[in-house]
Amino acid sequence: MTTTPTTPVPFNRLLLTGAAGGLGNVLRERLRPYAHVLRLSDIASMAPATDACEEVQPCDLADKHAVHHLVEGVDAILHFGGVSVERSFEEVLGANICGVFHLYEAARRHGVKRVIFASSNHVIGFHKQGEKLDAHSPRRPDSYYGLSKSYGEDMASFYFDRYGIETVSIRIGSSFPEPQNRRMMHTWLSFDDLTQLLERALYTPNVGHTVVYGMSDNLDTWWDNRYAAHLGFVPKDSAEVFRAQIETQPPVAADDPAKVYQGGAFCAAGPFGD
Ligand code: NAI
Ligand code: 15L
Repeated sequence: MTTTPTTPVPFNRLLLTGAAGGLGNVLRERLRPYAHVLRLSDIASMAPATDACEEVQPCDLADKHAVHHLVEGVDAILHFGGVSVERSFEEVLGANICGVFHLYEAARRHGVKRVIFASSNHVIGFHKQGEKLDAHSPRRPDSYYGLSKSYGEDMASFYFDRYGIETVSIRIGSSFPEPQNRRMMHTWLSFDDLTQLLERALYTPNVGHTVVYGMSDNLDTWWDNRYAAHLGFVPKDSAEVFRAQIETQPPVAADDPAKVYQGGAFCAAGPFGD
């Protein structure tokens, strides 16, 4: 009988972009078991390195030269940095579209073989709530932000086909301490389940370019992870424990985008710059 170790062998150095953000702050602690050194990067300021197991390296993802320097010496990248909500195309362009190109180009030059890309449910946000989607379903981006994540997934696919760099693109639903509204009863991803998914994404061999929906074991899900079964991701949490609390919120009108579309309010953002 074989036994599976509970904590896999740490990487020498992992890079986390977006380290000053909401999820970055959570992952700063949770990724420690997976690397001898965690390189933390963001355009925003963050707490200095606490010990020799951390390196803090500020970087604007829109700056190609800086990103190339950032990626030097790392074994794998968790790419969480960038604009994380709907903004004007110009704001999204530098951080997310140029940024993801700079990151993959730097990975190629420095021989990095594995990227975990924080994609988003907003890649498929214009599908109606209740529709069942899998990784092969047509994308229906709901925003410039969602378009940038869709572009990031295509970038991942291209860099695997052309250069053999493997990526797990995680279409994160809603990763917060708790679901915040009725829609998130379907889309919520707990921090524990996110951590498990990142571990699987880092250590599963031969992922090619895998697309996986990042969601907990919620009662009524819209997403089917059959094409990511090889990751062995088995979420343990469920939004259900928050149902009574969420249902004290006022009901949402039937024609409100928050109730109609999987991407919710993102589907009604903009236009910008008129
Ligand atoms: P966040 O907005 O709190 O963190 C993003 C970080 O990226 C920020 O600290 C920001 O300063 C940094 N950033 C922005 N522009 C940058 C640039 N030009 N150069 C370098 N860094 C830059 O977002 P959050 O919630 O922590 O999300 C992290 C990632 O996960 C994002 O890529 C987001 O799109 C993705 N995601 C998050 C979801 C969630 O529910 N929290 C859902 C779906 C996707
Ligand atoms: C996202 O992609 C955002 O980054 C996050 O802030 C949430 O809005 C999440 O999607 C969501 O759809 O709930």
